[in-house]
Amino acid sequence: MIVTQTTTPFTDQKPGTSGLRKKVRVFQQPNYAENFIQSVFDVVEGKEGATLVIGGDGRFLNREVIGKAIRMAAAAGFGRVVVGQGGLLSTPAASNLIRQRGAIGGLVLSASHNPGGPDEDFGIKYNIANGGPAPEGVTEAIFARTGTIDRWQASDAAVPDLDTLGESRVEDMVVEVVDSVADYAALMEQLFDFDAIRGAGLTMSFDAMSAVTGPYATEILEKRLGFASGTVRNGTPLEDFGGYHPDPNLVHAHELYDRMMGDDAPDFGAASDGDGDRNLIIGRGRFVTPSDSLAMLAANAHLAPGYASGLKGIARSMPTSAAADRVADALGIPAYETPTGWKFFGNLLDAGMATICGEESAGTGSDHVREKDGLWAVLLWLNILAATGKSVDAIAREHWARFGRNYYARHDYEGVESERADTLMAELRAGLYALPGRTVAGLTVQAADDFAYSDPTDGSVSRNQGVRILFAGGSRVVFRLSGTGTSGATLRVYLERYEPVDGNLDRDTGEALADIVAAADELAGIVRHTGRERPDVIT
Ligand code: VG1
Ligand code: CO
Repeated sequence: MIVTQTTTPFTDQKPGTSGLRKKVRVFQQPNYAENFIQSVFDVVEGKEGATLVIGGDGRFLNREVIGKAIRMAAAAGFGRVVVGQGGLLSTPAASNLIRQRGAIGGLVLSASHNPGGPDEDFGIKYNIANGGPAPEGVTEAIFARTGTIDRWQASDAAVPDLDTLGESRVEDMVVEVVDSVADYAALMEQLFDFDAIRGAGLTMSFDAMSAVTGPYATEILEKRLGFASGTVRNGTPLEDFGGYHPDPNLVHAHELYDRMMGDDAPDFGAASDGDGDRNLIIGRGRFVTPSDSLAMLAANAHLAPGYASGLKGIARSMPTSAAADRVADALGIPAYETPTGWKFFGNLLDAGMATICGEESAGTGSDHVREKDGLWAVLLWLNILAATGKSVDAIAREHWARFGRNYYARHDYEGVESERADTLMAELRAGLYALPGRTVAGLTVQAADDFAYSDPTDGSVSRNQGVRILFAGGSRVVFRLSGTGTSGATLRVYLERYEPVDGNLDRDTGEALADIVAAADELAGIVRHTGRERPDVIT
């Protein structure tokens, strides 16, 4: 039976960079998850009889909310729900299933790289029929609906067993529990030369960070590619990720980093995040920044079967370094600069304007799905290593010798009082007009603006996407506030220096960026506004 429950709106259900993310306790309030899910369903047109994909990263609350979503989907008139076994789907696997099954969309339950557990974070994101995160027009409509909602509906039937593969029914709706890994692994076999990787004799270490990628990495790396058992570490998804942040960066994946810098390091090291869409790449003795990884993957992608015919274009988010632009230039293909967040790449990929996309936050992907894809990046790197017989370090050095090097780092100031962070950004924005021509910490400001993006496919405009200050010579600093946090504000400061081919390509990154760090503080008054002498996280 379909039951109708009256409710009242919550005022804080505005989706951020990547869906609605809140503390678990917030989601546990009566009606909170239901209000948001019903608002999504109310906005989706044509759901009658349609297919909906549901899956999550396995964090605390995953199963409970999947159960609610299934019973509500039955009430909303969907014809079929496809759900990953045990409620698990990595974000790229969910994107793939939406596309393969011709679904109208999907619910991806994740707070990605944020920690999990009863006192930590949870999230719900809606993806559209192309498999990608809902664009701003849709998230705005969902948010508007959360402000007026007065009822939600659900079947009162029992939720089917999510651990057993196969079909059952809730009301008239079919619930199909599918293998979480199979379709995704098959797609990877189409894109990459598994025989060549298997035959290359490479060794590797993969840290799944006790998150959703474990089963995918074990199946693909150990079973199909024949890497030694034990290659995948922390491969069992845990509701609280073992108490750690499943964020693949040098701070939270430092064990992997130490291993890769050690004497008995394997050839290749990688890690992924809570929901499997991010990647960290470290070769023996060589960390590759995500911005560099994007550029190097784009420059060598033609070595993998799935990209043998070349790339149509490369897209990167604005704070991502310009390294990829130089590759696009050399390949004679367009380069696009979008706001932060994968939702801005969807239109470019759908229109066939870009093939590879990436973000400085360890996200890389291609037109094979409409999300960033951690294991995809790992496999493309492995395919390139196998095809060239070169080390990661050699590929990086040769790349810089050809294109020059974009020294790059991001400084995060976490848990800053929202008001203070807002004041910092407001002052910065107000002073932008006066910056060009000024010299700060020995650097001359060439241009300064607040990034606005105009989507070339549909003309939609997104403003206030981050303050960027360009210095003479190609260095720059970018300031923006995070849109994925769940308490206080996180100030992100992105620092970049371009060193041309004939410059010093072998500097220490911290030292290469020191003057830009000083300029950033002088320009934004970071210490003055936040009271922090140094960032919490440097990636
Ligand atoms: C961060 C990253 C952004 C990424 C987003 C979602 O957003 O900077 O590049 O797309 O997380 O990634 P923000 O607004 O906090 O800077 V995931 O892997 O958390 O879904
Ligand atoms: Co993620």
